[in-house]
Amino acid sequence: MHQFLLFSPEVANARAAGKPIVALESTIISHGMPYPQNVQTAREVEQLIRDAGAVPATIAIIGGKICIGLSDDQLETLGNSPDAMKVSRRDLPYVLSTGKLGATTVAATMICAELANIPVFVTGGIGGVHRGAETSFDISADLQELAQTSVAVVCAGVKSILDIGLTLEYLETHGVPVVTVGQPGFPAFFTRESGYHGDFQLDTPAEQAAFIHTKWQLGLKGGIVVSAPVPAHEAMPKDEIDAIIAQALNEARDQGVAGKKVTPFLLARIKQLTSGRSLATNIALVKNNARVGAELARALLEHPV
Ligand code: PSU
Ligand code: MN
Repeated sequence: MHQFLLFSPEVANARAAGKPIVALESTIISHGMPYPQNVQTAREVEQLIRDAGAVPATIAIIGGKICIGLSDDQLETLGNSPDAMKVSRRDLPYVLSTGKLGATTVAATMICAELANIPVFVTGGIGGVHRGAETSFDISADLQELAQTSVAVVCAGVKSILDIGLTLEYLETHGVPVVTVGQPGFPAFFTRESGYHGDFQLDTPAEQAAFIHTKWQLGLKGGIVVSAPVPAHEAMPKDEIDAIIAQALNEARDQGVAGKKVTPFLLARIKQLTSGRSLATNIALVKNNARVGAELARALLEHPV
């Protein structure tokens, strides 16, 4: 076993028993949602995965270890520690070698999940190419990780705080397939449609599993984006969320927010400007993704190619 990995008892048992496991990120807890809804959501998402017949493994960096599966106390600490670091690929050696508390982004969670042999990972939205990236160079490390690390990432697409068209172009360049579930359209997180199509619509877990096995058996390393739209009754009105995102983007620009602070700033501001309604949509889509991810994890075990 890898020297930095520390498995919770629940995840260690699941590994020994050959049960399906679903990885979960922790930046969504520390930087993506406010306390205490973040901790409550994390627990509910874990339970949904158990109810769907898989075992949840929330990943974070604690005490110099990559913790695969967190206790209730660890989830609480992570959700209520303003100094928890947002950890992407670049930051992993620092947070591990200093023993600091770290919450993993999509990129870092993919790295840790691959080390732990967990092929499925559930999140809300992935990072992407930011609007104005032609001058800011702000492209999330999540995209490079998808290019090289072999984990399927279940998400509700990307938020339109990003340039969705450029994000899809970037993924295509790097050979990352974008699978859609239940519709051809690539979803835009708060809304079911982004105006762009994904690459392949695969509605059943068995079809998704066959696709993923085939990619990896061909030796094509790297991730797969599995995108499921937020349930219709939980989606936000498009005009409203578009206007709010435009305002949040203007404020970020005027205040000179840059680097890893950009995404958390926009997420928090959108929540304020929607009086918390965006948070309800956010929670609903993560839960929906948890169900999709649990079924996919089971199918990957049940339908080897
Ligand atoms: N997008 C969301 N919610 C999130 C994030 C992105 O809708 O919580 C988090 C994820 O952890 C993602 C990270 O990996 O932000 C991307 O940050 P950046 O844009 O700095 O790479
Ligand atoms: Mn960035």
